[in-house]
Amino acid sequence: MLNMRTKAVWGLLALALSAGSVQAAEPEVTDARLSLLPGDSPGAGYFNITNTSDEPLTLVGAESAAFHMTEMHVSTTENDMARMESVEKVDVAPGESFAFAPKGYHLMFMHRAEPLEQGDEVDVLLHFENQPELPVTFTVVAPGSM
Ligand SMILES: [Cu+2]
Repeated sequence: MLNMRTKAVWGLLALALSAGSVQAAEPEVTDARLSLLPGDSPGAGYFNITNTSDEPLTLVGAESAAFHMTEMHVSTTENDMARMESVEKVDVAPGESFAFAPKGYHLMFMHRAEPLEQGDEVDVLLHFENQPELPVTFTVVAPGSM
């Protein structure tokens, strides 16, 4: 649910980046969805990412103007207690895919900057270690509908 101006800026950025002479193959992201709880609870971002290049890909974080804070988390179960911890980086080998999915890795979107509803689209920038940042559109879905 970001405005057109933000999208235009990202469009220009993408143009500027693709104008560079040497650029690694862009990572491919599919199925990007944001599971939102009512109120100001955090949202969880899920997606599949494929490293289409022949170099290792390292995801180091994400940001979105729709939330004041975004972290990478992994959910674990310890002594039957569900907990989650933040993750510094996720490596994806050349040609491999990695899934951010319920009960595992997710983007934790915290402190909503604006109201969001199911069906809204949220622009997110993925940050990599040795790659330009990648804009991805997440669709807001109801919890449990993924
Ligand atoms: Cu989390």
